[in-house]
Amino acid sequence: PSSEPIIIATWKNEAGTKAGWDKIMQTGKALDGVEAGAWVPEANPEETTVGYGGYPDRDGHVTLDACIMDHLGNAGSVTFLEGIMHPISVARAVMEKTPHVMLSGAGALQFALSQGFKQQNLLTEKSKKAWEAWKKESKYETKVNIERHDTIGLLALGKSGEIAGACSTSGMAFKMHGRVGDSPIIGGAVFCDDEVGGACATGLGEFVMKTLGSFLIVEFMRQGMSPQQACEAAIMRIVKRYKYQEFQVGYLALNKKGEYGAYSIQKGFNFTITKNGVTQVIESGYYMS
Ligand code: SD4
Repeated sequence: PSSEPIIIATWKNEAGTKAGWDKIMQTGKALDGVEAGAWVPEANPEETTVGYGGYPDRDGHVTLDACIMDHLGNAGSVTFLEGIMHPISVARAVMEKTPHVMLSGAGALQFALSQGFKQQNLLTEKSKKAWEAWKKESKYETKVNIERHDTIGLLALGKSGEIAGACSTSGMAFKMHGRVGDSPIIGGAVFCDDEVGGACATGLGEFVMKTLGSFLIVEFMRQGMSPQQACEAAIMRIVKRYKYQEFQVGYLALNKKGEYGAYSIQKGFNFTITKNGVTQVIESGYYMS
């Protein structure tokens, strides 16, 4: 396997992959890289689908989902977490400091506070205004690509060629209170296996969950598919069974050789890669013509 570090992320996330790359250069570790990459949109109030400034649910609560996985098969996740700026780091703490994989809601918050995370209001004036505007009609839309969908999913290879993956989101804008998507689901939004590589997902989480997309992609790669072929096969799995015309799902995959692939149902998905210190945004191929 290649030991050239690389980090890739869903959507246009140059600042995120650059921060992740710098971190890998410092510590050598893919896990540190994906965590540092997620921090950037989590703290950015202009980013309306992740962390601070994320659009709230229909009742006005910003609720966060995140997960992280390392090359040893360790995994941690938080769901339905409120009031914490960096849910990815709480997910990492679940992985490293508890015997569990997933903590949810009030319990996840209690754990975060016990670990020294600070509670704060993540609803900005801007996201509150967007919610108030939405409330006038309260149209419950699950269609994706209507608003920008910028959940960050990340995959990286560290200096010893080890794989890690992460995902962080505030989920679907104006979702039902209590709704949890794919982003904290190990095997859904993120999966990695150091024998093969990793995969991550964005888009309408319900369909990623119903097909366990990231797990599926890693298994396809294990059977010999390239990252690109595996992403396409996982999108086909959705397209065959569901009314795919009405929503978006995008997948990214990275294998241990540093080869990557991306595919989505609809036009408009892109991803960011940093390799050799150089950052590029690349448009993904897509199914619907
Ligand atoms: C979710 N998959 O909660 C997330 C949303 C997303 O870009 O990817 N947005 O369903």
